[in-house]
Amino acid sequence: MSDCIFCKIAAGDIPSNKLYEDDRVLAFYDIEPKAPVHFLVITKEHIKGACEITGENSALIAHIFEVIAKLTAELKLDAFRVITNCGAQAGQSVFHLHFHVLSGRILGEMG
Ligand code: DGP
Repeated sequence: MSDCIFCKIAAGDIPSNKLYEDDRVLAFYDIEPKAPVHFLVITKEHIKGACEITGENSALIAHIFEVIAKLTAELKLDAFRVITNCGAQAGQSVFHLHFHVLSGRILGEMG
């Protein structure tokens, strides 16, 4: 999508501090970290958010969690939180499916 910032990052048109990339997903550090370790895993395909996950694209979600397991192991993170916000009221500010991975501090209860 031409006006989507994460599509531009996935295309390499906007630089990012990249951790991992394959043909389906990209992982990079969040520009506004909320924890000592805070990276995002995004789909390369433009999907608006968790509300658009269907039988057609849900294999991507399993792949994202495989990538998260691989990256957190490489980073030696034994405790981490995975969050996806869907909808502005839930805190979504970029309307392109992404999973936050947070670690490096006590994360406390979910609010
Ligand atoms: P959310 O609010 O759940 O939609 O999360 C969007 C996250 O994306 C937010 O934590 C900040 C991050 N972000 C927004 N623009 C950029 C960018 O250009 N580069 C990087 N690395 N992160 C970004």
